[in-house]
Amino acid sequence: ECSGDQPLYWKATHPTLAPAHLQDLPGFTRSVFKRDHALITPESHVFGPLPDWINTLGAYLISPAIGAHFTMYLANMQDGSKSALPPKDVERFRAIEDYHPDLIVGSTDKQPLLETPGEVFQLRKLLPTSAAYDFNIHIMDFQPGEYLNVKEVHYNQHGLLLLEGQGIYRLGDSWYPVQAGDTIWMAPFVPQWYAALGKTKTRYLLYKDVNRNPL
Ligand code: UGY
Ligand code: MN
Repeated sequence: ECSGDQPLYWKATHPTLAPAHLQDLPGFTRSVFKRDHALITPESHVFGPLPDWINTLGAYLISPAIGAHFTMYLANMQDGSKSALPPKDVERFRAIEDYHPDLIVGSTDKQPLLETPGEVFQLRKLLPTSAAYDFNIHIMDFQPGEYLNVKEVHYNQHGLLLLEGQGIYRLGDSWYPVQAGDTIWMAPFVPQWYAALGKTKTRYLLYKDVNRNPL
């Protein structure tokens, strides 16, 4: 799904740091940090070495310091880069007796389209939905003009990376114009709604904690 000669998700991996129409506005950013949500746009990214990773520069975009129970980061890797194992006592998945998550390697294209009752967006999940996995990563596609029918409020938290397209994200009482390359943190219960605008489809990646009793 490459458009023209650009690699997949070009706009997310090579965001426009200084859009032409904003170049004359020193200090301007669309980034926002509120109690129950954050919008982190590319001109705010701060990269540095990731602990124990080799030849990799990373930018933590979401962490427990913001109020989340997960981290989400960008890792710029190249030939010779190596990821680190999770730190001791930190789980990539929370343990549960008798269930063991397996290492999964795959790609979005290989995942089936799933039912989305009452909604129009297309949904794929990158992880199995079985109990061993206490979160999932959803890939959601909206055609221009499509929007979430449910004005969602739920116990789950989200980390979102907009991979393609542009639109309006409503978070609580705020309405944000967003585009590929933008990251959003959503705390539990923040009202959330998205409408895809522009001329091309929206694709976003969404972390969602699942499969555990919230009590
Ligand atoms: O599954 C979800 O909670 C998803 N529809 N939320 C979202 O896109 N903000
Ligand atoms: Mn949601």
